[in-house]
Amino acid sequence: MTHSNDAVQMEQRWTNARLATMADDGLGLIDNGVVIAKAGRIVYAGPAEGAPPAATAFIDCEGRLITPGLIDCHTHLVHGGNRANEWAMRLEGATYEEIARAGGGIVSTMRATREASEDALVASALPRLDALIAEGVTTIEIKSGYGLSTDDELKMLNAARALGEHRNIRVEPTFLGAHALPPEYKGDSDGYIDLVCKEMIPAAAPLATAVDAFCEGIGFSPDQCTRVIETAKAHGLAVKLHAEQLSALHGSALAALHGALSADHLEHATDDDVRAMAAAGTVAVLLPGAYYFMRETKLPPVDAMRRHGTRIALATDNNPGTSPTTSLLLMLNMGATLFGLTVVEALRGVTVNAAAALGLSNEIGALEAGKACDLAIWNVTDPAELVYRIGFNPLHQRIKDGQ
Ligand code: DI6
Ligand code: FE
Repeated sequence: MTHSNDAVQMEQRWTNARLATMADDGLGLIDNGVVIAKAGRIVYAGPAEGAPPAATAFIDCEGRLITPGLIDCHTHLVHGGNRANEWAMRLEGATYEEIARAGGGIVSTMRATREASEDALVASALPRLDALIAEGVTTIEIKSGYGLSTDDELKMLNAARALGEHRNIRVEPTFLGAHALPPEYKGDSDGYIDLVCKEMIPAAAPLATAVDAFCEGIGFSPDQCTRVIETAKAHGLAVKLHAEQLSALHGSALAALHGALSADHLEHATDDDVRAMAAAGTVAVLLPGAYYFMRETKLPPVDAMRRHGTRIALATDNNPGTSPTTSLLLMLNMGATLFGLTVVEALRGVTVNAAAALGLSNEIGALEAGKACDLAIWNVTDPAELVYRIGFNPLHQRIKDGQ
């Protein structure tokens, strides 16, 4: 008796909602839908007619749209300082490359990150995290990659994990030691990759769920990234790759070959690259904020992705150099306006496909029995409104694990 009373009390029920479940291929829209959760997990998401009878009080959503809690599957949210000054220089005519050569760029953020304590990194990231949370984000991936020494990379990963304790959000930390060459290894990028593989990955393995690398002319070569990927896999970590952002090194095909969760950016990806990704189930994470802020003109091959059935996700890429945005809703709009994504593609990109990009398809990203009860309840009824508006946040309520 006590037991069943407990069970009754634990049930939560949201009724009179329009659900975008993300089940199957589309938005999975259900009018007059109900979500029932117990102990933080969805036990029912579907039409009111099919729902088990209410055992206890419920929340009337008054017709509002419920989507899965949003997932930002690619961020560099933890970093020291910002680069507003460099951006001002760019507006005066300097290029990203000129600024980088003059000691700015990633290395200036590295310096600020090395100087910051773990607590200071957490404190500076919290307002950015809160901005995402205010838009209904319930899971965020956070990369290291501005420490570029073993201790500073571990400090970043610990800061990322601490953020998940300061707020009711799931944090997935990714180790990105192979993001840039630290000045002390100038001219010896293979030596730095040795450090990444022999010292950093073993030390980071208990703190991170995945390993990422910047496969790029100004980053690391496909051969160097292969070493990083193989080491990561030997430590039981998932892999992903920054690929084809500025040039076509076919890092995305390399990622697919190694069964990576995702390859990210992809403006310069070829038809063969995205076909390989589709075959391997590697998610294409598109980052319209970086495309926009860098005034890129080469578009990612979205049509080829559609043709081959490559899953597409969208993320902020929040970072101080190329994508200083903390709005995933804005990425929905930019994914549509800049990259030509449909409403269905954009919304699946920040839910079910973003979950896949994190290897969490069984856990989050859809309104389905068995998944975490992560909900975003919106003051809209038409899902297109979430993609349509620019700089407007219609979130009514955010629920993480039923809370
Ligand atoms: N690609 C990017 O756009 C950022 N990192 C990466 O691998 C750039 C990061 C920065 O400029 O600080
Ligand atoms: Fe990035």
